[in-house]
Amino acid sequence: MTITDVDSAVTALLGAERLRQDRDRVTEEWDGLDEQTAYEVQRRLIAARLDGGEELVGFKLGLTSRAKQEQMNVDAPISGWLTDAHQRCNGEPVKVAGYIHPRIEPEIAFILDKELAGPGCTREDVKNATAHITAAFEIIDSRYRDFSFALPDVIADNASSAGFVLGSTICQPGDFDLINEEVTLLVDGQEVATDTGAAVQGDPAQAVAEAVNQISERGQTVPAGAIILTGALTDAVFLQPGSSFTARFANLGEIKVSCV
Ligand code: 0L1
Ligand code: MG
Repeated sequence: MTITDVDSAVTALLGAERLRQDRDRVTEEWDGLDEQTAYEVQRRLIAARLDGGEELVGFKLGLTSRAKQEQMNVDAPISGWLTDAHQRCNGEPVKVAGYIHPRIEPEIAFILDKELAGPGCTREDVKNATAHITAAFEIIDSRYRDFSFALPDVIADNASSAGFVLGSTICQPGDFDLINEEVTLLVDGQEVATDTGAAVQGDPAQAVAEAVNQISERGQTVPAGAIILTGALTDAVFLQPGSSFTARFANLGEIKVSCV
């Protein structure tokens, strides 16, 4: 199908996810797609999922590492939305064939007990609105061939959101220094990467505040009760059937995902 407008972009992206079939970037066909219109595609894509019976449960930040931002020539994170269909139970095996080319990345999640709204949201506001913090794994699965996209494409594609798992260790904001919280990513028990919370724009709480201010320009807020995935602490790795993926945090405990 040819993509020329918001409706056709939403249909194409939802279809690619449902059929687990990668596709060309939207901008290949819709040359004039800009960031603002891409967020409208994203908004309508989420609205279609909610119309289909899914429930909004969270908000996510993407492109939060300086390296990824330089690669995409941006200086701020992008964002997307999470529904209950994205959530996997801790310990539940993940079926790789249920996705196109899934990758996994360790993150720090904030669970809100108050709404977050901009403009003027600060890192202190984020901490004050947070009921607790936990470890998370995000599964990303770009609907674009070879994860190849321009910025408007990945915004329209809901920042590659595909799934997430929350850990079971609960901490309070202020229990420890999130910026220096260390994580080690292991694949089949072998360490493949290690980094700290500083990988998320220097400070995960500050990154959330910036994203909240960004969405306020579109009249959006993050509701009380939402789960916020604050961004990857290490590079994402591809999921493989038969492999296990562990995120071992210094204070936030461990999450393990086994793939079938
Ligand atoms: O969660 C993320 O940082 C992913 C954002 C989109 C970029 C990608 O798919 O690699
Ligand atoms: Mg992520």
